[in-house]
Amino acid sequence: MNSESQKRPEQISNPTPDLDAVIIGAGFSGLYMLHRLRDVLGLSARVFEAGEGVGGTWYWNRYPGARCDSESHYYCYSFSTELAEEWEWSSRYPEQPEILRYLEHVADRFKLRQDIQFSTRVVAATFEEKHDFWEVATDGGERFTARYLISAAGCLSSANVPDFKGLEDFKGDWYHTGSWPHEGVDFIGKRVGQIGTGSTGIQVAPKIAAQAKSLTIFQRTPNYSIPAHNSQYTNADRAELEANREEVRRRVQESPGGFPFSLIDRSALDVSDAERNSIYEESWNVTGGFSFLWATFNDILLNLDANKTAADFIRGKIRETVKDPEVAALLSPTDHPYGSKRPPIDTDYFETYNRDNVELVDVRENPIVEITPGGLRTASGEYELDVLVFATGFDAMTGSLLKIDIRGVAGQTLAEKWAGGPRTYLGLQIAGFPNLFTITGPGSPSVLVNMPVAIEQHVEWISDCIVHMREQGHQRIEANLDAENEWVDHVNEVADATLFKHANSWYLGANIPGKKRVFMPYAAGLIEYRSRCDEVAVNGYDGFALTGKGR
Ligand code: NA7
Repeated sequence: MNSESQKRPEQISNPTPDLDAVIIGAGFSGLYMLHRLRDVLGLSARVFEAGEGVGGTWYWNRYPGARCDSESHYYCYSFSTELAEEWEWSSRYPEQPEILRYLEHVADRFKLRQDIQFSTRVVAATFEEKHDFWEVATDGGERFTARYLISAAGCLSSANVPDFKGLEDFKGDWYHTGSWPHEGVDFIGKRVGQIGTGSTGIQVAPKIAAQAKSLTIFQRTPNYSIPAHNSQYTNADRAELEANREEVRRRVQESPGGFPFSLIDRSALDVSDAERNSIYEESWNVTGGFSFLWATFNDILLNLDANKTAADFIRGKIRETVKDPEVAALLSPTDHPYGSKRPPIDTDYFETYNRDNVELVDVRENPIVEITPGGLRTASGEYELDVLVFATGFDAMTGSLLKIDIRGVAGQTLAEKWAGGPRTYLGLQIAGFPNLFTITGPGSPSVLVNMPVAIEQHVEWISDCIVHMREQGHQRIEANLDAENEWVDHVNEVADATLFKHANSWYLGANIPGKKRVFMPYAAGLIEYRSRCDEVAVNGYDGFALTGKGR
């Protein structure tokens, strides 16, 4: 660490920072960013990671049933052919422990751990305008200076535990799915209450129900969910995936969602009812997963009438699956279009409600009043519970960054800057916060697309930008306010042309009381986004001010 008193006078006027880059987080983003900066660019970088190990999302979300909703052979890195060749996935949608093993393997293979400081949170970061670097403070009281501060803190890593009255007096155990105990939870013989029916709640409920004495699910908003059709890969499957790897990679790169699906340029309204139904049936019964949204029709997210055909189909399937018609009706979403909230996929979710030990409670009709020492009380009655599971999501996209006291030019805090909602240029930089890059930041497509593809594009864009700065002798890059304003307007215009704003989703911050309602992701897809980012770079980092002398 540099201390001003130990330096020569010329160093004090233009001191060298301790590190070229500090990276926050050791998940998919942080690991690749470190590899890229250190091993490709030859820079000094250190990752600070709050967990005791690598993995990010896949380190924290250890709840039973946690698995990826994208298929394994394209929910992974593509930057290293050797890595792809040596790793074998066990199944179509791998479970959390397997994805964590993959990321641990990546950390070992590229010898990343030596530059990761575990069990350490970044608590504050201040931009030193005089020197064009960041001073970063950790919860252990250490301070480091770095030319670049790169957030790889993730979009869904700040757990949301709603502020229910009485939780502190609950006599049983309670858990948030996003910070699940490493030793697991034994539900046998327990009366379990689960709050939340998003992607997580939909994955965890069948697993809890299979163990617990009883499971009471408190649902605020019913959700459309599509069967995942998970399966173990056979040797023949693996051989086929291996043979098609380059083709899959090409298709992923050429797809707006970062998925290798064949996109069909057809409206749901341009086919007969019988044809439409047979396309949906095929997707529901055979293909499953995100293909229902991405590879059936091209206007499900754009046109309410087209969307209604998909929503009606799913509601029909819920009625077919769930034996009790009243429960089926409660489970059928009617207040938002399909896909306007992050669409879950499942294994036996709706079937779970046919079990004798599972009860559904509609907390929109009967709001949760309080947690009691012995359970939970809604407006209509009390439920005795031994365990409470919060599958209540995250303060998405902004929560992790805003937990850090980040101060940019003239001491402005990020919290002040984002008081009216997050504002970025390309989701990569924030005017007033030079040399800070946000991997998968608000204003980028990340959460709407296959995440590792979005991450690789961001990491590579950031490292190319740093190479450019070093070649040109710049030490400071800052998004222009005009460029940022135009980008925020553009993100909104694109969202307005979709159905995304028709739901109270975490995309809009609507799940966090008091959070400004702003649509955060960029909905034009990866192809459009990548081409805009590339154009900015080709035009000499248009919209950014590159200044300062040094490397
Ligand atoms: P989500 O998708 O935000 O789901 C959270 C669920 O918790 C959802 O059903 C919420 O109802 C419910 N919730 C949140 N707060 C409350 C309160 N106060 N009372 C009752 N119910 C509540 O989080 P997930 O973890 O499932 O998924 C997050 C992402 O991880 C997912 O999108 C994937 O990208 C992976 P609501 O719908 O807001 O009415």
